[in-house]
Amino acid sequence: MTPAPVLLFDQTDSTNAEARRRAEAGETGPLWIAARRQTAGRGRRGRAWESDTGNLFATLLTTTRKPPAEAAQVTFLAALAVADLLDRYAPPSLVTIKWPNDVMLAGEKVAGVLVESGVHAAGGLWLAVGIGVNLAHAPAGTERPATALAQHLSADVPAPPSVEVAARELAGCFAVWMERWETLGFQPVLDAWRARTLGLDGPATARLGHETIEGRAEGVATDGALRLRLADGGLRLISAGDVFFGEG
Ligand code: BT5
Repeated sequence: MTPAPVLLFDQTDSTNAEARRRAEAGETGPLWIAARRQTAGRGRRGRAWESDTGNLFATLLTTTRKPPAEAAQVTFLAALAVADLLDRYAPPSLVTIKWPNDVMLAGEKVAGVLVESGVHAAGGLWLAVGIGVNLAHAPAGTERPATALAQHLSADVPAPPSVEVAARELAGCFAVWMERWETLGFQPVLDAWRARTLGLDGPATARLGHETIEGRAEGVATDGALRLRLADGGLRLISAGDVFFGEG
């Protein structure tokens, strides 16, 4: 599958917001919208994404005929694509995924994924698959520690890729997973994702709005939802929320 073209802006509010505006104006993509800087980069649930120059901010605008429940699987493709990109520059053993959408480098967050969607007036579901990767620097003072690719380069790699190169390579890595997903279905994607994801079989705490649920992760269901075993023996399937893995 040919990677979608990349449009690189010097600055925008948020590449996801730009993708949404274009989708609402009828654009279907596929198109990657990237920016060197975002003035209003966003994470999930209204949180902010630190977006200073030097890091990668990119959103794939695309349109699918898949039902919304299946379309949500793109978040897994995005995490795998970022992991493959990082493997080229950092020791692959340091690159892991944290359910559902964080990519970690040496145990600290290096990238996040934010998928938004809506219905085109002419039919079909648009998807905005937003990806932020800390190439050059990591913000200080985040709730959980953050890192950047520049801090963990492989011995033979002198510098992280430029934003242009990283955007192009990310588009290529994503296209590979998109093709597997479209031709083989979700199972092989989920298997590859599971192989890179840590913490799926230990203590975990899920925060869902105001509710906090303690339990033990027991892997993921066939749709990628986290299986959380509760103290009373019950099982909760968590498909969205913040989950902290490990003790405390
Ligand atoms: C995410 O949200 O991890 C999704 C981030 C998606 C960002 C991309 S950039 C391109 C596109 N355009 C956008 O406007 N967004 C997407 P979440 O899981 O909610 O994590 C957000 C939390 O991570 C924040 O509350 C901070 O604690 C922390 N954080 C903020 N900026 C960070 C950074 N650059 N690196 C690591 N952690 C960060």
